[in-house]
Amino acid sequence: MKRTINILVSIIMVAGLVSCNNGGNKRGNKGQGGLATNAAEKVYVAPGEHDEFYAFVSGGFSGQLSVYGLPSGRLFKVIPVFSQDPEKAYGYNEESKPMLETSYGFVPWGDSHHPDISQTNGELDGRWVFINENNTPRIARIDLTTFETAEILEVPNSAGNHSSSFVTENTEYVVAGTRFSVPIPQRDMPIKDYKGNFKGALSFISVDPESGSMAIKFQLLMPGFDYDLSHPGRDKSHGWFFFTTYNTEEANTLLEVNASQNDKDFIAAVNWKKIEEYVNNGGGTKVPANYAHNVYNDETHSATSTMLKEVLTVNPLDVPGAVYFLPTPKSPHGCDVDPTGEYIVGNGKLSADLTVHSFTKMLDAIEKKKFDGEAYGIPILKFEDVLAGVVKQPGLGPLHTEFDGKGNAYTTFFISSEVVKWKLGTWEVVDRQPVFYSVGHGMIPGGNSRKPFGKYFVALNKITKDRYLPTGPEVTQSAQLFDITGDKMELLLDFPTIGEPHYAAGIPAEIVAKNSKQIFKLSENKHPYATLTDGDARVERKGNEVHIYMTMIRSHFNPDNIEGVKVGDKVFFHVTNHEQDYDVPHGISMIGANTSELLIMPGQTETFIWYPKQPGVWPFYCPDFCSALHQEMQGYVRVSPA
Ligand code: CUK
Ligand code: CUA
Repeated sequence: MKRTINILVSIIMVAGLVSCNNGGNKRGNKGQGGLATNAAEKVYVAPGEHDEFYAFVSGGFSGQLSVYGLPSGRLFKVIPVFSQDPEKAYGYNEESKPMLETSYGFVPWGDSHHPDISQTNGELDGRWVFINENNTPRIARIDLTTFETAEILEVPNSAGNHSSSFVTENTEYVVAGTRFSVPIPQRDMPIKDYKGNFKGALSFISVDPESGSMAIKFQLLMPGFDYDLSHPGRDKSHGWFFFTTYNTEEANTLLEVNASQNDKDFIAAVNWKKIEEYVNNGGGTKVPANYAHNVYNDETHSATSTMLKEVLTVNPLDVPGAVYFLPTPKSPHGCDVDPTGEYIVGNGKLSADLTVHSFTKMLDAIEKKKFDGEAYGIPILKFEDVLAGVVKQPGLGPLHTEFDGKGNAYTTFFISSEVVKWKLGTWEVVDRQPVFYSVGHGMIPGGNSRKPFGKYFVALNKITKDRYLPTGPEVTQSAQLFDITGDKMELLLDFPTIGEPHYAAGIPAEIVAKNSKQIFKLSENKHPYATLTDGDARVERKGNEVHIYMTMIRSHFNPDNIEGVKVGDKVFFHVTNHEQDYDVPHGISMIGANTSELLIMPGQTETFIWYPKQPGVWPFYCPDFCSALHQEMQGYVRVSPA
């Protein structure tokens, strides 16, 4: 019987995809239902005007984080996080290379999915954005005064760091849940012995309230399910964290017949306050682990990488009352908690209904000890006892839900390719709009905080056939903007994104813009190789190393004629930008070098290495058009035979 259901679901899924694609061709670029009549006016931000919101959009397989304005959909910046970026020399120059160190060595790429903005009292405070890396499990913190990656923490014992990086109400923790369960500690064993032997690590990473510095407080070692997504409790449920699971069958191969036999998987409810107390009183077990902690120091303008050697683990059975399972149909993907903290929405991607759990009922059932068995010693609550309501057949393939703070929820449906608006408490569907096509996450600025700004909904889509000019087999990645201020959602805009967009985080621009730094003060530059006065500019030889201490200011390098370099030398360019005006970067690019400093910001020092291969006189120049005499900003290195 279960098998029949699975096959049926497969058929529905295929049918859904086909109809979505055909529909796409038919709809084409003609006028479409739901498009606002004054859409152009609503997204038009006149030249010189500023957008109302920042949107931080996951770079997906680019590994980066991109910054857009809403409602215009204009791209402002791509912040390099997990991947090298030649434009900013991130991961190329000596200052930033340590940011990409891991226990596996230098890993210069990543797959990022979920940005989340720091919060104070459940509201966005605009200090930092956190984002996860799935593949080589890491969490990054981006500083929103500089819009630069300030810190990257590797997550040991994790594999597929997917249910991450979501923050608690006061940014006490950023959470990193593992998608794959694995042997902990890692060891050689038959894959078919997965069941009962693998574990899923849910990592609670504390965040220093002043500096933002991250440290793993504890890892909860859960049964060997797949932990897909998570969401912190809000307000009344603050202190809890909720994780969706799939493959509760613990199948080692996820052909559908294996992994989706259970009619219900679980949402794991974790009382982190309770575990925190247990840990603060000396609970937990320290185990050996190897993981990198990489920190960028704003004063020295350079990063350091430290390898950490142990991590504190907690067995959930050692903290009674800390973890419960809420049965949830059917391979739930997104796990979303409404702004009041009462409703926990499990988006069962193989289900046609949407299941909503009640936090109050959950507490009540726990108090009355109304359990329906256990899984590996963790109590399972009864589905009926924790159910708040069901949104009946709103669409196919629900993935993620956002909230507008006015009692409405917006759920994305991948298979039926639409966004459905429904009412919390009455569970009635009040509106639906097609998206183009097959939406993943949606985003309302502040939509996973206590105080959403329910003006726009951004659909982060998976497929865009025929929405844009063709660009060969690989098609533009895309988001769509909806106005949600009225009863009906209105489509306003399509805009391309960098990499698969997955999730995004939006915030009113005024919260962030006022703290955006304009200049690094040269007088505060503590870089060990900074050249703070022109008199200090020089060339020093140490064995076969040549260190060039260089300054740059409109429109020359000092020194600009460099002699005494030999073939076989290792030449360090330590270059300091002496400008102290906003927005006057310079760069330096050296012929034949495999890296450069294309953009050095005012007040900063950066270092790249050049290996001269042939005798000769070799030019360098500034690649950033910096003044009327930019083209004159150049110099030569004389290279003599070894
Ligand atoms: S996932 Cu991409 S649609 Cu990685 Cu958040 Cu759900
Ligand atoms: Cu400096 Cu161009």
